[in-house]
Amino acid sequence: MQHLKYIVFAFITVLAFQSCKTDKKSNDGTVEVYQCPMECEGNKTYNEAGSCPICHMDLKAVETSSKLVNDDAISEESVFNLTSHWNMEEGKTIQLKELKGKTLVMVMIYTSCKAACPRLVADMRNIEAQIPAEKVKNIQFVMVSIDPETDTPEKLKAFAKENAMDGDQWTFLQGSVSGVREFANVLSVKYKEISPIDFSHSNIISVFNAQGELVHQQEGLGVDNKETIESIIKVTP
Ligand SMILES: [Cu+2]
Repeated sequence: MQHLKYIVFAFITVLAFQSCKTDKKSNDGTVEVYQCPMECEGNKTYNEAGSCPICHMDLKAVETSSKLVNDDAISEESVFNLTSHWNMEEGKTIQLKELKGKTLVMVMIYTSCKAACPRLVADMRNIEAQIPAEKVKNIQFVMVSIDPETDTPEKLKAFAKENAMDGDQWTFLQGSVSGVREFANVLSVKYKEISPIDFSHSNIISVFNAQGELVHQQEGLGVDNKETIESIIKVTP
């Protein structure tokens, strides 16, 4: 009887442990791995419980950031956690995580804007022009439309052409209304429709590292962009 009790207890523990493990992986970016308590093989970790091949002691469970275990994983702060879909000016549909691997310089604009956006676009071009050419290939300059109903991929493509921003380093994105709002919240960009064709909006250029983590923001129009350029150069190989 005592024996049976033990088995039931062990079974429940395993179940609890399993579900806990799954939760951890999806929620806070940590995973359980196993390590020899004597560190016979230094910091070597195993994905499953068992015993150390050297001292045969039971491996102990340790928690580690998934980022350390798996380079493909993204941190909680990454903009790549957003699952919304975006149409590129070329017509291809992507999720933001597909931009992973390059420094991202992002700004929210809309193509029919006659006031601030042309200046924000000029600021983006000015920043791009000051980055050494060998770094530019590791950077994506991304314009996200805050007016996805008007800014279709065709419109964005025409806008890119008109502004001589049709090189590979430039990307224009049309999202869904909710996807754009969610993205703006991440960037702390505020915008509001003030007439059917006009929006008031923040003027913020954001720099993300190749893992999608925000590293710098510049606010304003025609402001000194020295710090922005420095931050881009710093995180770009
Ligand atoms: Cu504008």
